[in-house]
Amino acid sequence: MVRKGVSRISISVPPELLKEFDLLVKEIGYDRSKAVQKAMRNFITEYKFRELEGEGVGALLVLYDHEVPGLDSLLTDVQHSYEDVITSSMHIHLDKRRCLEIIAVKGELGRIQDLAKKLASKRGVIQFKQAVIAK
Ligand code: NI
Repeated sequence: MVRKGVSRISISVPPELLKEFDLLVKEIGYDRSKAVQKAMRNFITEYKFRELEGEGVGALLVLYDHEVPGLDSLLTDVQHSYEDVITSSMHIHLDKRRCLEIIAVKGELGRIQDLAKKLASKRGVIQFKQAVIAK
């Protein structure tokens, strides 16, 4: 049955992620659909800033699994290609497995967006966040 204005989807997620998600959703008083819709909107907003023009300044946060072979050097290689917009970076060893890289950026928004896409899409990146504002 097709309901007008609503699409039903089926997605695959790791069980522990779903458990954590459901607990939080319950705590906030949302239902699962509403929470996924909000997450989708945030995702769209976050990635839509590629359309912005001009200069920006901010930070990129990359949480990743450093036990994924080659990922450390891959992320470093990407950053070397964007030295024109990276002002500095900080590496934090969170635990045996996870590392957090905080990358300060300043410059052309298009370039920052390219950099963000390249970092976020690598296999082994657990979470990616960007906080970039117009300069
Ligand atoms: Ni580390």
